[in-house]
Amino acid sequence: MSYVDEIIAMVVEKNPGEPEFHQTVKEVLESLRNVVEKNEERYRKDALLERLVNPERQVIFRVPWIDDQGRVQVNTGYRIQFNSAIGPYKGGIRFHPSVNTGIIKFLGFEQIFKNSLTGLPIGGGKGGSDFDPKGKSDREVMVFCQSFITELYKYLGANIDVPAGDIGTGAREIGYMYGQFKRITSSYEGVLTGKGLSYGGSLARKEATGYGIIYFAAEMLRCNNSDIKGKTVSISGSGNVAIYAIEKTIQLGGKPVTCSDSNGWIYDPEGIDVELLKEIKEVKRARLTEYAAARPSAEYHEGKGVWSVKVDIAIPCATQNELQMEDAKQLVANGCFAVVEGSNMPTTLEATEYLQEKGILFAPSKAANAGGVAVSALEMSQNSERLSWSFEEVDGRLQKIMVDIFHNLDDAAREYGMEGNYAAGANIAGFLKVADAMLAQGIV
Ligand code: NDP
Ligand code: 2IT
Repeated sequence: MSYVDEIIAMVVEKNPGEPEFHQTVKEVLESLRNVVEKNEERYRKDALLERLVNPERQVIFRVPWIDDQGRVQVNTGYRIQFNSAIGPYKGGIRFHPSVNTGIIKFLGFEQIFKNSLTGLPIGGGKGGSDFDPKGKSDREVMVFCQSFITELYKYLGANIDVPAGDIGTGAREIGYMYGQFKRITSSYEGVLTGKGLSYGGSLARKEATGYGIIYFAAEMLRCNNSDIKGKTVSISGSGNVAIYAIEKTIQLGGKPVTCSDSNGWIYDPEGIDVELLKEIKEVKRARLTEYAAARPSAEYHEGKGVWSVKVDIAIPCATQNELQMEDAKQLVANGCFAVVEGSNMPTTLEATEYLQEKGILFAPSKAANAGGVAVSALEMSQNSERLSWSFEEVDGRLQKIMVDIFHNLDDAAREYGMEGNYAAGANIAGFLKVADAMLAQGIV
Protein backbone atom coordinates (compact mmCIF):
# COMPACT_ATOMS: atom_id res chain seq x y z
CA MET A 1 0.00 0.00 0.00
CA SER A 2 1.31 3.49 -0.77
CA TYR A 3 2.12 5.86 2.11
CA VAL A 4 -0.88 8.06 1.21
CA ASP A 5 -3.28 5.08 1.20
CA GLU A 6 -1.89 3.83 4.51
CA ILE A 7 -2.55 7.19 6.14
CA ILE A 8 -6.06 7.51 4.71
CA ALA A 9 -6.90 4.00 5.99
CA MET A 10 -5.45 4.86 9.40
CA VAL A 11 -7.45 8.09 9.66
CA VAL A 12 -10.70 6.29 8.80
CA GLU A 13 -9.97 3.55 11.34
CA LYS A 14 -8.81 5.82 14.16
CA ASN A 15 -11.51 8.48 13.79
CA PRO A 16 -14.78 6.55 13.54
CA GLY A 17 -17.99 8.50 12.94
CA GLU A 18 -16.19 11.56 11.55
CA PRO A 19 -17.11 11.51 7.82
CA GLU A 20 -16.28 15.18 7.17
CA PHE A 21 -12.77 14.68 8.57
CA HIS A 22 -12.29 11.57 6.42
CA GLN A 23 -13.49 13.55 3.41
CA THR A 24 -10.98 16.37 3.77
CA VAL A 25 -8.08 14.02 4.52
CA LYS A 26 -8.91 11.98 1.39
CA GLU A 27 -9.27 15.09 -0.75
CA VAL A 28 -5.99 16.59 0.41
CA LEU A 29 -3.82 13.46 0.52
CA GLU A 30 -5.05 12.07 -2.83
CA SER A 31 -3.85 15.24 -4.53
CA LEU A 32 -0.48 15.06 -2.76
CA ARG A 33 0.39 11.62 -4.18
CA ASN A 34 3.06 12.92 -6.58
CA VAL A 35 4.64 15.13 -3.95
CA VAL A 36 4.67 12.37 -1.34
CA GLU A 37 6.10 9.79 -3.74
CA LYS A 38 8.97 12.12 -4.61
CA ASN A 39 9.90 12.54 -0.94
CA GLU A 40 8.61 9.27 0.48
CA GLU A 41 11.75 8.17 2.31
CA ARG A 42 12.19 11.42 4.21
CA TYR A 43 8.50 11.81 5.00
CA ARG A 44 8.20 8.22 6.24
CA LYS A 45 11.32 8.50 8.35
CA ASP A 46 9.87 11.54 10.14
CA ALA A 47 6.28 10.16 10.16
CA LEU A 48 5.33 13.43 8.54
CA LEU A 49 1.86 12.41 7.37
CA GLU A 50 1.02 10.65 10.66
CA ARG A 51 1.86 13.89 12.47
CA LEU A 52 0.02 16.04 9.93
CA VAL A 53 -3.32 14.22 10.42
CA ASN A 54 -3.05 14.13 14.22
CA PRO A 55 -3.97 17.42 15.93
CA GLU A 56 -1.30 18.78 18.27
CA ARG A 57 -3.94 19.31 20.96
CA GLN A 58 -7.73 18.89 21.28
CA VAL A 59 -9.75 20.49 24.05
CA ILE A 60 -13.37 19.42 24.65
CA PHE A 61 -15.24 21.01 27.52
CA ARG A 62 -18.57 21.58 29.23
CA VAL A 63 -20.29 24.96 28.73
CA PRO A 64 -23.03 25.48 31.33
CA TRP A 65 -25.19 28.62 31.21
CA ILE A 66 -28.57 29.82 32.45
CA ASP A 67 -31.36 30.68 29.98
CA ASP A 68 -33.97 33.41 30.31
CA GLN A 69 -36.37 31.01 32.06
CA GLY A 70 -33.78 30.35 34.76
CA ARG A 71 -33.05 26.82 33.49
CA VAL A 72 -29.53 25.46 33.37
CA GLN A 73 -28.42 24.58 29.81
CA VAL A 74 -25.32 22.58 28.97
CA ASN A 75 -23.46 22.67 25.64
CA THR A 76 -20.17 21.16 24.52
CA GLY A 77 -17.22 23.37 23.56
CA TYR A 78 -14.33 22.41 21.28
CA ARG A 79 -10.96 23.82 20.27
CA ILE A 80 -8.68 21.77 18.06
CA GLN A 81 -5.15 23.14 17.83
CA PHE A 82 -4.15 21.27 14.73
CA ASN A 83 -0.78 22.51 13.56
CA SER A 84 1.57 25.28 14.73
CA ALA A 85 4.50 24.65 12.38
CA ILE A 86 4.30 28.06 10.70
CA GLY A 87 2.63 30.22 13.38
CA PRO A 88 0.20 30.38 16.30
CA TYR A 89 -3.02 28.38 15.87
CA LYS A 90 -5.52 30.50 13.93
CA GLY A 91 -9.07 29.74 12.88
CA GLY A 92 -12.70 30.46 13.58
CA ILE A 93 -15.23 29.43 16.21
CA ARG A 94 -18.46 27.88 14.90
CA PHE A 95 -21.67 28.02 16.94
CA HIS A 96 -24.21 25.71 15.30
CA PRO A 97 -26.23 22.74 16.59
CA SER A 98 -24.50 20.40 14.10
CA VAL A 99 -21.03 20.98 15.61
CA ASN A 100 -19.20 17.84 16.74
CA THR A 101 -15.59 16.62 16.92
CA GLY A 102 -15.46 15.48 13.28
CA ILE A 103 -16.71 18.80 11.94
CA ILE A 104 -14.23 20.83 13.99
CA LYS A 105 -11.45 18.45 12.96
CA PHE A 106 -12.31 18.81 9.26
CA LEU A 107 -12.36 22.59 9.56
CA GLY A 108 -9.08 22.60 11.51
CA PHE A 109 -7.35 20.37 8.97
CA GLU A 110 -8.48 22.58 6.06
CA GLN A 111 -7.32 25.63 7.99
CA ILE A 112 -3.69 24.41 8.10
CA PHE A 113 -3.35 24.58 4.30
CA LYS A 114 -5.52 27.68 3.88
CA ASN A 115 -3.45 29.62 6.37
CA SER A 116 -0.25 28.47 4.72
CA LEU A 117 -1.55 29.69 1.34
CA THR A 118 -2.07 33.22 2.68
CA GLY A 119 1.73 33.53 2.94
CA LEU A 120 1.30 34.86 6.50
CA PRO A 121 2.69 33.24 9.68
CA ILE A 122 -0.40 31.47 11.03
CA GLY A 123 -0.90 27.83 12.05
CA GLY A 124 -4.19 25.93 11.82
CA GLY A 125 -6.93 25.55 14.42
CA LYS A 126 -10.70 25.58 14.78
CA GLY A 127 -13.26 25.57 17.54
CA GLY A 128 -16.90 25.90 18.33
CA SER A 129 -19.91 24.56 20.14
CA ASP A 130 -23.24 22.88 19.46
CA PHE A 131 -24.88 26.05 20.85
CA ASP A 132 -27.42 27.67 18.51
CA PRO A 133 -27.46 31.50 18.77
CA LYS A 134 -30.60 31.63 16.61
CA GLY A 135 -33.66 32.65 18.61
CA LYS A 136 -31.63 33.37 21.77
CA SER A 137 -31.80 36.72 23.54
CA ASP A 138 -28.72 38.95 23.68
CA ARG A 139 -28.37 38.09 27.36
CA GLU A 140 -28.41 34.37 26.63
CA VAL A 141 -25.79 34.75 23.90
CA MET A 142 -23.66 36.83 26.28
CA VAL A 143 -23.72 34.39 29.18
CA PHE A 144 -23.06 31.47 26.85
CA CYS A 145 -20.04 33.27 25.32
CA GLN A 146 -18.76 34.15 28.80
CA SER A 147 -19.03 30.55 29.97
CA PHE A 148 -17.37 29.28 26.76
CA ILE A 149 -14.36 31.58 27.09
CA THR A 150 -14.06 31.05 30.85
CA GLU A 151 -12.91 27.53 30.05
CA LEU A 152 -11.15 28.17 26.74
CA TYR A 153 -9.08 31.21 27.81
CA LYS A 154 -6.44 28.93 29.37
CA TYR A 155 -5.45 27.73 25.94
CA LEU A 156 -5.47 31.09 24.11
CA GLY A 157 -2.99 33.93 23.68
CA ALA A 158 -1.87 36.40 21.03
CA ASN A 159 1.17 34.18 20.34
CA ILE A 160 -0.55 30.87 21.14
CA ASP A 161 -4.01 30.57 19.63
CA VAL A 162 -6.17 33.35 18.16
CA PRO A 163 -9.79 32.40 17.36
CA ALA A 164 -12.22 34.40 15.17
CA GLY A 165 -15.75 34.09 13.79
CA ASP A 166 -17.39 31.43 11.63
CA ILE A 167 -20.99 30.21 11.27
CA GLY A 168 -23.10 31.65 14.09
CA THR A 169 -20.20 33.68 15.47
CA GLY A 170 -20.03 37.31 14.40
CA ALA A 171 -19.08 40.66 15.90
CA ARG A 172 -21.56 40.33 18.78
CA GLU A 173 -20.20 36.97 19.95
CA ILE A 174 -16.55 38.02 19.48
CA GLY A 175 -17.25 41.13 21.59
CA TYR A 176 -18.69 39.11 24.48
CA MET A 177 -15.81 36.60 24.34
CA TYR A 178 -13.22 39.38 24.22
CA GLY A 179 -14.77 41.16 27.20
CA GLN A 180 -14.70 38.02 29.31
CA PHE A 181 -11.13 37.12 28.27
CA LYS A 182 -9.98 40.60 29.27
CA ARG A 183 -11.81 40.40 32.58
CA ILE A 184 -10.30 37.04 33.53
CA THR A 185 -6.75 37.74 32.41
CA SER A 186 -6.48 41.51 32.97
CA SER A 187 -4.70 41.55 29.63
CA TYR A 188 -5.56 43.70 26.63
CA GLU A 189 -4.17 41.64 23.80
CA GLY A 190 -5.08 40.64 20.25
CA VAL A 191 -6.38 37.25 21.32
CA LEU A 192 -9.40 37.20 19.00
CA THR A 193 -9.89 38.69 15.53
CA GLY A 194 -13.02 40.08 13.97
CA LYS A 195 -13.19 42.46 16.91
CA GLY A 196 -15.23 45.69 16.83
CA LEU A 197 -13.45 48.72 15.40
CA SER A 198 -13.51 50.56 18.75
CA TYR A 199 -11.48 47.87 20.54
CA GLY A 200 -8.80 46.64 18.16
CA GLY A 201 -10.69 45.31 15.16
CA SER A 202 -9.48 45.82 11.60
CA LEU A 203 -11.29 47.77 8.92
CA ALA A 204 -12.32 45.45 6.08
CA ARG A 205 -12.30 42.26 8.25
CA LYS A 206 -16.11 42.07 8.02
CA GLU A 207 -15.95 42.27 4.23
CA ALA A 208 -12.74 40.27 3.81
CA THR A 209 -13.95 36.72 3.19
CA GLY A 210 -16.65 37.67 0.70
CA TYR A 211 -14.54 40.29 -1.09
CA GLY A 212 -11.58 37.92 -1.17
CA ILE A 213 -13.65 35.19 -2.82
CA ILE A 214 -14.56 37.56 -5.63
CA TYR A 215 -10.99 38.91 -5.98
CA PHE A 216 -9.83 35.32 -6.32
CA ALA A 217 -12.60 34.51 -8.82
CA ALA A 218 -11.78 37.63 -10.85
CA GLU A 219 -8.12 36.63 -11.16
CA MET A 220 -8.98 33.02 -12.03
CA LEU A 221 -11.41 34.21 -14.72
CA ARG A 222 -8.93 36.77 -16.08
CA CYS A 223 -6.32 34.05 -16.51
CA ASN A 224 -8.92 31.99 -18.38
CA ASN A 225 -9.89 34.84 -20.74
CA SER A 226 -13.10 35.64 -18.94
CA ASP A 227 -14.54 38.23 -16.55
CA ILE A 228 -17.20 38.58 -13.85
CA LYS A 229 -18.65 41.60 -15.62
CA GLY A 230 -22.03 40.84 -17.15
CA LYS A 231 -22.21 37.30 -15.68
CA THR A 232 -25.14 35.96 -13.69
CA VAL A 233 -24.12 34.39 -10.41
CA SER A 234 -25.89 32.10 -7.95
CA ILE A 235 -24.80 32.47 -4.33
CA SER A 236 -26.04 30.40 -1.38
CA GLY A 237 -26.21 31.52 2.23
CA SER A 238 -27.07 34.98 3.50
CA GLY A 239 -24.55 35.37 6.30
CA ASN A 240 -21.28 37.25 6.55
CA VAL A 241 -19.57 35.51 3.66
CA ALA A 242 -22.54 35.51 1.26
CA ILE A 243 -23.45 39.17 1.85
CA TYR A 244 -19.99 40.51 1.01
CA ALA A 245 -19.50 38.12 -1.90
CA ILE A 246 -22.78 39.50 -3.28
CA GLU A 247 -21.66 43.09 -2.67
CA LYS A 248 -18.30 42.67 -4.45
CA THR A 249 -19.90 40.77 -7.34
CA ILE A 250 -22.20 43.74 -7.91
CA GLN A 251 -19.28 46.19 -7.63
CA LEU A 252 -17.41 44.28 -10.34
CA GLY A 253 -20.41 44.31 -12.68
CA GLY A 254 -21.78 40.80 -12.10
CA LYS A 255 -25.37 39.99 -11.23
CA PRO A 256 -26.04 37.78 -8.18
CA VAL A 257 -29.57 36.42 -8.47
CA THR A 258 -29.89 34.08 -5.47
CA CYS A 259 -29.24 33.73 -1.76
CA SER A 260 -30.49 31.29 0.89
CA ASP A 261 -30.79 30.44 4.56
CA SER A 262 -31.52 27.16 6.31
CA ASN A 263 -35.27 27.51 5.67
CA GLY A 264 -35.41 28.52 2.01
CA TRP A 265 -33.97 30.51 -0.86
CA ILE A 266 -34.51 33.63 -2.93
CA TYR A 267 -34.50 34.00 -6.70
CA ASP A 268 -34.36 37.65 -7.66
CA PRO A 269 -33.94 37.97 -11.45
CA GLU A 270 -33.30 41.71 -11.16
CA GLY A 271 -30.30 41.04 -8.94
CA ILE A 272 -30.08 40.79 -5.15
CA ASP A 273 -30.62 44.10 -3.34
CA VAL A 274 -27.64 43.86 -0.98
CA GLU A 275 -28.63 46.81 1.20
CA LEU A 276 -32.02 45.22 1.85
CA LEU A 277 -30.32 41.89 2.58
CA LYS A 278 -27.95 43.54 5.08
CA GLU A 279 -30.85 45.26 6.83
CA ILE A 280 -32.72 41.95 7.20
CA LYS A 281 -29.76 39.77 8.20
CA GLU A 282 -27.30 42.08 9.96
CA VAL A 283 -29.71 44.45 11.69
CA LYS A 284 -32.99 42.59 12.19
CA ARG A 285 -31.54 39.04 12.31
CA ALA A 286 -34.70 38.00 10.42
CA ARG A 287 -35.54 35.30 7.83
CA LEU A 288 -35.42 35.58 4.04
CA THR A 289 -39.22 35.58 3.80
CA GLU A 290 -38.88 39.24 4.79
CA TYR A 291 -36.68 39.89 1.77
CA ALA A 292 -39.34 38.50 -0.58
CA ALA A 293 -42.03 40.49 1.22
CA ALA A 294 -40.11 43.74 0.68
CA ARG A 295 -38.99 43.13 -2.92
CA PRO A 296 -41.61 42.59 -5.67
CA SER A 297 -39.09 41.09 -8.15
CA ALA A 298 -38.08 38.29 -5.73
CA GLU A 299 -39.46 34.75 -5.43
CA TYR A 300 -39.14 32.85 -2.14
CA HIS A 301 -38.91 29.04 -2.21
CA GLU A 302 -38.94 26.73 0.80
CA GLY A 303 -36.11 24.20 1.16
CA LYS A 304 -33.09 23.84 -1.13
CA GLY A 305 -32.84 24.83 -4.78
CA VAL A 306 -30.28 27.58 -5.39
CA TRP A 307 -28.29 25.39 -7.83
CA SER A 308 -31.32 24.82 -10.08
CA VAL A 309 -31.15 28.40 -11.38
CA LYS A 310 -29.48 28.94 -14.78
CA VAL A 311 -26.32 30.99 -14.14
CA ASP A 312 -22.76 31.43 -15.43
CA ILE A 313 -21.00 31.14 -12.08
CA ALA A 314 -21.99 29.37 -8.82
CA ILE A 315 -20.59 30.44 -5.44
CA PRO A 316 -21.68 28.33 -2.44
CA CYS A 317 -21.33 30.41 0.76
CA ALA A 318 -23.40 28.55 3.40
CA THR A 319 -21.93 25.29 4.73
CA GLN A 320 -20.14 21.98 3.99
CA ASN A 321 -21.46 19.51 1.40
CA GLU A 322 -24.18 21.87 0.21
CA LEU A 323 -23.34 21.24 -3.46
CA GLN A 324 -23.93 17.58 -4.31
CA MET A 325 -23.80 15.42 -7.44
CA GLU A 326 -27.34 16.28 -8.59
CA ASP A 327 -26.63 19.98 -8.13
CA ALA A 328 -23.39 19.74 -10.09
CA LYS A 329 -25.20 18.00 -12.96
CA GLN A 330 -27.87 20.67 -13.00
CA LEU A 331 -25.32 23.49 -13.01
CA VAL A 332 -23.42 21.93 -15.92
CA ALA A 333 -26.62 21.23 -17.86
CA ASN A 334 -27.56 24.90 -17.41
CA GLY A 335 -24.27 26.13 -18.86
CA CYS A 336 -22.51 27.18 -15.65
CA PHE A 337 -18.76 27.42 -16.36
CA ALA A 338 -17.21 28.20 -12.96
CA VAL A 339 -17.73 27.08 -9.35
CA VAL A 340 -16.02 29.13 -6.67
CA GLU A 341 -16.19 27.62 -3.18
CA GLY A 342 -16.95 30.30 -0.58
CA SER A 343 -17.98 28.09 2.34
CA ASN A 344 -15.56 25.48 3.68
CA MET A 345 -15.72 22.23 1.66
CA PRO A 346 -19.16 22.94 0.14
CA THR A 347 -18.75 20.43 -2.70
CA THR A 348 -18.85 16.66 -2.14
CA LEU A 349 -15.92 14.63 -3.47
CA GLU A 350 -17.95 13.09 -6.30
CA ALA A 351 -19.47 16.45 -7.32
CA THR A 352 -15.98 18.00 -7.38
CA GLU A 353 -14.68 15.22 -9.63
CA TYR A 354 -17.69 15.58 -11.93
CA LEU A 355 -17.22 19.35 -12.28
CA GLN A 356 -13.52 18.94 -12.99
CA GLU A 357 -14.18 16.21 -15.60
CA LYS A 358 -16.63 18.54 -17.33
CA GLY A 359 -13.95 21.24 -17.57
CA ILE A 360 -15.65 23.61 -15.13
CA LEU A 361 -13.26 26.15 -13.57
CA PHE A 362 -13.20 25.00 -9.96
CA ALA A 363 -11.82 27.24 -7.18
CA PRO A 364 -11.30 25.31 -3.91
CA SER A 365 -12.45 26.87 -0.65
CA LYS A 366 -9.10 26.73 1.11
CA ALA A 367 -7.81 29.18 -1.50
CA ALA A 368 -10.91 31.17 -2.45
CA ASN A 369 -12.10 31.93 1.10
CA ALA A 370 -8.63 32.56 2.58
CA GLY A 371 -9.20 36.33 2.53
CA GLY A 372 -11.02 36.19 5.87
CA VAL A 373 -8.20 34.61 7.79
CA ALA A 374 -5.65 36.67 5.85
CA VAL A 375 -7.22 39.90 7.09
CA SER A 376 -7.45 38.32 10.56
CA ALA A 377 -3.67 37.96 10.39
CA LEU A 378 -3.45 41.63 9.33
CA GLU A 379 -5.60 42.45 12.37
CA MET A 380 -3.01 40.62 14.51
CA SER A 381 -0.24 42.71 12.92
CA GLN A 382 -2.12 45.94 13.63
CA ASN A 383 -2.72 44.86 17.25
CA SER A 384 0.98 44.06 17.69
CA GLU A 385 2.09 47.45 16.46
CA ARG A 386 -0.87 49.17 18.18
CA LEU A 387 -1.89 50.95 15.02
CA SER A 388 -4.92 50.80 12.71
CA TRP A 389 -4.61 50.82 8.96
CA SER A 390 -7.11 52.49 6.62
CA PHE A 391 -9.78 50.51 4.77
CA GLU A 392 -7.90 51.09 1.51
CA GLU A 393 -4.65 49.81 2.97
CA VAL A 394 -6.22 46.57 4.24
CA ASP A 395 -8.37 46.06 1.14
CA GLY A 396 -5.34 46.64 -1.11
CA ARG A 397 -3.31 44.05 0.78
CA LEU A 398 -6.25 41.63 0.62
CA GLN A 399 -6.48 41.99 -3.16
CA LYS A 400 -2.77 41.33 -3.56
CA ILE A 401 -2.92 38.30 -1.25
CA MET A 402 -5.81 36.76 -3.24
CA VAL A 403 -4.06 37.32 -6.59
CA ASP A 404 -0.84 35.84 -5.18
CA ILE A 405 -2.71 32.79 -3.85
CA PHE A 406 -4.18 32.13 -7.29
CA HIS A 407 -0.77 32.24 -8.99
CA ASN A 408 0.89 30.22 -6.25
CA LEU A 409 -1.56 27.34 -6.67
CA ASP A 410 -1.75 27.67 -10.45
CA ASP A 411 2.07 27.33 -10.58
CA ALA A 412 2.06 24.39 -8.15
CA ALA A 413 -0.56 22.53 -10.22
CA ARG A 414 1.54 23.04 -13.38
CA GLU A 415 4.78 21.99 -11.68
CA TYR A 416 3.24 18.69 -10.59
CA GLY A 417 1.62 17.96 -13.96
CA MET A 418 -1.97 18.89 -13.04
CA GLU A 419 -2.43 22.15 -14.93
CA GLY A 420 -5.81 23.77 -14.28
CA ASN A 421 -6.53 21.52 -11.27
CA TYR A 422 -6.69 24.36 -8.78
CA ALA A 423 -7.85 22.09 -5.95
CA ALA A 424 -4.69 19.99 -6.26
CA GLY A 425 -2.55 23.12 -6.68
CA ALA A 426 -3.94 24.60 -3.46
CA ASN A 427 -3.27 21.42 -1.51
CA ILE A 428 0.27 21.10 -2.86
CA ALA A 429 1.26 24.73 -2.34
CA GLY A 430 -0.30 24.83 1.13
CA PHE A 431 1.29 21.53 2.16
CA LEU A 432 4.85 22.20 0.96
CA LYS A 433 5.41 25.18 3.26
CA VAL A 434 4.00 23.37 6.31
CA ALA A 435 5.93 20.16 5.53
CA ASP A 436 9.17 22.08 5.16
CA ALA A 437 8.66 23.78 8.55
CA MET A 438 7.71 20.49 10.23
CA LEU A 439 10.80 18.72 8.89
CA ALA A 440 13.05 21.61 9.96
CA GLN A 441 11.66 21.62 13.50
CA GLY A 442 12.33 17.95 14.24
CA ILE A 443 10.03 15.40 15.80
CA VAL A 444 7.60 17.53 17.80
P1 NDP B 1 -22.99 32.96 9.01
O1 NDP B 1 -23.43 32.31 10.25
O2 NDP B 1 -22.82 34.43 8.97
O3 NDP B 1 -23.95 32.56 7.80
C1 NDP B 1 -24.16 31.24 7.45
C2 NDP B 1 -25.22 31.16 6.38
O4 NDP B 1 -25.32 29.83 5.90
C3 NDP B 1 -26.60 31.53 6.90
O5 NDP B 1 -27.35 32.07 5.84
C4 NDP B 1 -27.14 30.18 7.33
O6 NDP B 1 -28.56 30.10 7.37
C5 NDP B 1 -26.59 29.27 6.26
N1 NDP B 1 -26.37 27.92 6.81
C6 NDP B 1 -25.53 27.58 7.80
N2 NDP B 1 -25.60 26.27 8.07
C7 NDP B 1 -26.51 25.78 7.21
C8 NDP B 1 -27.01 24.49 6.98
N3 NDP B 1 -26.58 23.43 7.70
N4 NDP B 1 -27.94 24.35 6.00
C9 NDP B 1 -28.38 25.41 5.28
N5 NDP B 1 -27.93 26.66 5.46
C10 NDP B 1 -27.01 26.85 6.40
O7 NDP B 1 -21.60 32.23 8.61
P2 NDP B 1 -20.48 32.73 7.59
O8 NDP B 1 -21.09 33.48 6.47
O9 NDP B 1 -19.40 33.34 8.40
O10 NDP B 1 -19.89 31.32 7.06
C11 NDP B 1 -20.38 30.69 5.88
C12 NDP B 1 -19.36 29.68 5.41
O11 NDP B 1 -18.12 30.33 5.12
C13 NDP B 1 -18.99 28.58 6.41
O12 NDP B 1 -18.67 27.40 5.70
C14 NDP B 1 -17.72 29.11 7.08
O13 NDP B 1 -16.94 28.07 7.61
C15 NDP B 1 -17.06 29.74 5.86
N6 NDP B 1 -16.05 30.75 6.14
C16 NDP B 1 -16.31 31.83 6.93
C17 NDP B 1 -15.36 32.81 7.12
C18 NDP B 1 -15.62 34.04 7.89
O14 NDP B 1 -14.74 34.90 7.93
N7 NDP B 1 -16.78 34.22 8.50
C19 NDP B 1 -14.01 32.67 6.54
C20 NDP B 1 -13.86 31.53 5.65
C21 NDP B 1 -14.85 30.61 5.50
P3 NDP B 1 -29.31 30.22 8.79
O15 NDP B 1 -29.07 31.62 9.26
O16 NDP B 1 -30.74 29.92 8.50
O17 NDP B 1 -28.67 29.19 9.69
O1 2IT C 1 -12.82 29.37 7.93
C1 2IT C 1 -12.17 30.40 8.15
O2 2IT C 1 -11.13 30.67 7.54
C2 2IT C 1 -12.69 31.35 9.16
N1 2IT C 1 -13.76 31.10 9.71
C3 2IT C 1 -11.92 32.58 9.50
C4 2IT C 1 -10.82 32.28 10.48
C5 2IT C 1 -10.09 33.48 11.03
O3 2IT C 1 -9.25 33.24 11.91
O4 2IT C 1 -10.32 34.62 10.61
